[in-house]
Amino acid sequence: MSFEKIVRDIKTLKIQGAEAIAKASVLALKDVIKKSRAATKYRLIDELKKTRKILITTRPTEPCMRNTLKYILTNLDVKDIISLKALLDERIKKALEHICKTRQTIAAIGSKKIKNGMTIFTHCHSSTVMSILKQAKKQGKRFQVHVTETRPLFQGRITATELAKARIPVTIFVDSAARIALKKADLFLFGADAITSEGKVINKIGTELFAEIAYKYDIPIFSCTDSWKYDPKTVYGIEEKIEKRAAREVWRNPPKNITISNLAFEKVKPELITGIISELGIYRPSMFIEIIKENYPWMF
Ligand code: RUB
Repeated sequence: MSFEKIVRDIKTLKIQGAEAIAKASVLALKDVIKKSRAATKYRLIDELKKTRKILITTRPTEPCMRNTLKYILTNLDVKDIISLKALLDERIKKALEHICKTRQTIAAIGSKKIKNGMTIFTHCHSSTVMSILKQAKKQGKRFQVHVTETRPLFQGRITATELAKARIPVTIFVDSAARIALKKADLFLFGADAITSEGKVINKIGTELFAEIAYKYDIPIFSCTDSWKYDPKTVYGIEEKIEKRAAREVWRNPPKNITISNLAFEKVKPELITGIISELGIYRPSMFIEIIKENYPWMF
């Protein structure tokens, strides 16, 4: 797929979910490197810096994409353009391997939380949560899923469709019926777009509201995520931005004088989160941050 098409598809949410966005950004970078006419390493590095800027602005709340690009594009100190291309090739391969291996590890760890007879509540569409549910199904476990529609763009329907295809019983609820859906649930699993230095998890709007309800009913709450979604710049007190999307997604032709709020994400307080399930294991949010620092020093 070309760089231009990937940028368009991320902006229009044809490519959605943090992990898919990170992977697509690597493929976009690969396309730019392949088509580049740069004759020197400096020219190519310049071109890639511009590419990175464009990619990052497609979805501002996506540190997984930022970290992945940082992993590939930091410290490119080599003798010439041939060595640079070889280094980039190797980093791209490793970044894609990380995404793939992480997915399998999280599925293995997370599926242990699912027991026979359980009802799992989820919100929006997280490919990470999906991998856990599908792994549990593969292990022969019998359970059902409650999912919210996720207005305004109905990502809950993607979740429901995928689960039905995998023959996992699924019920879809309108967002405002989440309390009813949660009351009968044993576990709340959701994805993550970003994790801050205070252990807050940013995910689709509605996630904190539903976490507050789950907490009230003593339902364990887990965020399921590749740890590269940690945002290192939040260490310096820089707030992770919350993406505001177009008003027309909520109401195409509204009457005059109506303000439309279309925040795409919200932060879930660490106190509400039982644990973060990542490729590094299952940890409370405060511990998770420590473990990231130990495992990925290059992020900082
Ligand atoms: C998707 C969303 C997902 C996270 C995690 O929002 O909030 O829960 O991105 O997804 P949008 P994954 O549809 O606006 O991108 O686990 O696939 O990384």
